[in-house]
Amino acid sequence: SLIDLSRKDDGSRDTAAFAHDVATGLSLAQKKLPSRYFYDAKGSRLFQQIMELPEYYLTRAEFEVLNTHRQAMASHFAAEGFFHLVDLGAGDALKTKLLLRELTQRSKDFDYIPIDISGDAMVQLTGSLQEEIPGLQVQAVVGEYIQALEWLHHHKTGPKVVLFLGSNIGNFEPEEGIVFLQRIRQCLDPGDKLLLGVDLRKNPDTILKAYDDAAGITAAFNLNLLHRINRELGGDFKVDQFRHFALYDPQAGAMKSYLVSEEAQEVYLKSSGERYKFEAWEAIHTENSHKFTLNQVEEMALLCGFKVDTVYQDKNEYFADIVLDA
Ligand code: AVJ
Repeated sequence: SLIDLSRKDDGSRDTAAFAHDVATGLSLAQKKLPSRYFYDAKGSRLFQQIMELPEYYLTRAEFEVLNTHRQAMASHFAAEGFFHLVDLGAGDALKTKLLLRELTQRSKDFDYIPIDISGDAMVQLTGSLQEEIPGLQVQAVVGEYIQALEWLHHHKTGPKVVLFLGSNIGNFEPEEGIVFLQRIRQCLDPGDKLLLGVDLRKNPDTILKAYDDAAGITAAFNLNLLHRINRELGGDFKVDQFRHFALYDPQAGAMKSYLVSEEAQEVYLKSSGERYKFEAWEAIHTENSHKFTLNQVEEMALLCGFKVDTVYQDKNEYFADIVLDA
């Protein structure tokens, strides 16, 4: 049983939104494309490979945080009887499974509500959980984060613990991140909790390498966006005339990724009927991944109606999973 809120019939609505966002982004004086479009089937596979790269410390660091502190987290969440464990952007839930095993060993007094925009991912996850953690109550929801949280707010009563892991909050601009956390807060009641995963400030070299790996997987991930545009929107990007370029701004804590045109060229898009001009070495901005200080997270939490409860970290202090109280 899977709840699908993504009211898409044949995907035409999705394609129209993609076409609109790409046409808008390529028409700007400083071209940009939204990072949310990285994750088609190929992009999702490349991201899985990124998570296994020696340079991409984020996933291993957060895995360590959850593995080290899973008992403390489980007692914390299960302290007051039945609750819903809601997982925003659950994906394959590799890290969440650490918590799920710990919680089911203690009591079965919760259910698990993974939310993801990918219906395929939610079908697979439901199946794998039935095998790996039999008896776990799972209700997967397919939809956008806020849409799904609003649905839950109206259809599932009782306390909630919401997980937003993986430093996905870092993809938002600071102001957008605040609006997003405020929206989450509006869907929660006093006493509910948010476990927020954030990548912390650290040696800029370490951060930069995580987004510019030696094997070129991150480059392929970034360039895949152009392949996707060619395929789904009838574009004629010559992908081999673009290169991945990453830089880190240590004052803003902003990791920035670009696709740079190595030559002057024009690109045509069937979906818009327009041509887009590139000068030699002109860049398209494709992603920001923000890195945080603990003070920043605390400030952000307060602005959004949350209070910092507990900060869990790995040994290196590369990553933090922070319990925020609504
Ligand atoms: C999935 C958004 C957390 O920003 O680190 C990985 C995506 N981009 N390598 C990140 C990503 C390039 C990732 N997040």
